[in-house]
Amino acid sequence: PLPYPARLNCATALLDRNLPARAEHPAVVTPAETLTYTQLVERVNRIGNVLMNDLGLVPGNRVLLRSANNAWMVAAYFAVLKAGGVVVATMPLLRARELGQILRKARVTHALCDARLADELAAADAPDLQHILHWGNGELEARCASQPAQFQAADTAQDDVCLIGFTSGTTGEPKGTMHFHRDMLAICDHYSAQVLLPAPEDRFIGSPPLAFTFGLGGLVLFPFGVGATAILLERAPPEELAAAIARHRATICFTAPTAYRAMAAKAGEHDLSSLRKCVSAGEHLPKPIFEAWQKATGLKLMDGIGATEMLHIFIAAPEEAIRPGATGLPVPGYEAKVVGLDGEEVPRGTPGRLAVRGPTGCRYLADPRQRGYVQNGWNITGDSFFQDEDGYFHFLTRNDDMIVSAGYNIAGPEVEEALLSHPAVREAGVVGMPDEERGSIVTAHVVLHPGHLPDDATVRALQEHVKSVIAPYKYPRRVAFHDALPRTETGKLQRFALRKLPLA
Ligand code: 3SK
Repeated sequence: PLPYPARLNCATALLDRNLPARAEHPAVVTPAETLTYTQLVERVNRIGNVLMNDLGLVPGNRVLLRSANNAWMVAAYFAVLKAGGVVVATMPLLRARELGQILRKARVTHALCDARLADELAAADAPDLQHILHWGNGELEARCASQPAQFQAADTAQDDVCLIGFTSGTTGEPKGTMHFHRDMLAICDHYSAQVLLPAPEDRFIGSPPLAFTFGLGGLVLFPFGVGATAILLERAPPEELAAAIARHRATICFTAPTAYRAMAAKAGEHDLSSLRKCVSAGEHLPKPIFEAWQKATGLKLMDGIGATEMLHIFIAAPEEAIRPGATGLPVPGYEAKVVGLDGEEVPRGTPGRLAVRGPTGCRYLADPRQRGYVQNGWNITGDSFFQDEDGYFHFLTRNDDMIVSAGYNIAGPEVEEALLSHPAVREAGVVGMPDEERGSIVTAHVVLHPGHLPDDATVRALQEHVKSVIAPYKYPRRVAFHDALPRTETGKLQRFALRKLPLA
């Protein structure tokens, strides 16, 4: 692990460090405002004073942040960190029930919230929550105006918890993962500094919410780590993301494979030539998307796998070492291996569960599942991988995505990839559905590109196509067409929701 000082506050180490060298450089650009590093630090300091002087925050208090990606969210995030509080960031679309679960589990005492998202928070059942302040309606703004623009950072230790990241929960109960002040620096010093290699003049853009640590790192910590610019969009569906890349001449993009696919399909409509690095994560990157993006922009997508548990990406490949179809190699500083059911490493080429350890993971907040997910310091992920002879890790499936049909093990994502390589298919989600004869039947839910008909002829064409690109027994015996597929806010397919979609 990299040596960090025993007393460390990550807000100072990542943000204030840009003063004075980058004082007048834009730190955050949004459709509503641009803040230089000086202006951002001042806003952070004023919010820090509001938290301590008006709301009685003491180091260790847990503070819920609820907002889309904007400059107030970033300032509130760093104010909590600087004051020694613990950020509990939540996806903007969460409802009162889900918010209540998180607020109770993390024993949240304070909340800072975009006024447009106030209602669900007000309705959440949260006995420990004592103070809620809103911005966007003048409330926090007015309090900030009467506070000084200087604020003394809390004297935190490098291993004080500063963030509880909740997994987005494609199923069941959310898990809270705890991260230290040093972890926020470690992802900058490992993935960003050794794989991504950004420069101070870069302009970062992307779609993941800051509440998802993929977005936090890619859109805020990595740019601040080198004094670069974060371009934040409150809404970033692919069409708007592509337009914003062109408008802001963005150079580094962080988003999910499906967004790259959609942008590639309409690449002629926006000038994407400013981009120099594009990171794809949050979901497996199918090879056809890698190829489509390369054809559209000339750029190789930088695939990566991360986890909220590990804070950010831990397997990836530097640009010169990218192998299409493979996720990559462990990020320097991390170790990864493929293990069998007994927890022992399996020989190269053998499928098994991906295990990882490194400087940033993994401690769950009061969760008995820690014993299952963390063994001997290794985080046992929910993904099946194999490692090839050259050490590259290849994604196979989420462990719970394996379809067992007539005795065959069929990985849903593999069938999805085959479907996505057909020109009519825009999105595909493949799950097993109960079947008397075969135990489970491969069922594809498909969104077609405009101009293709959702009829029997298309079903047959897709089935024949899948049979022609992967083992024929894997072809989807059922195909259903939809306008959109259910996804989490971070863009992951919700497989449990796919299983509930109509089949007709
Ligand atoms: O791959 C992911 O899902 C992920 C999760 C958290 C942080 C970063 C990433 C890429």
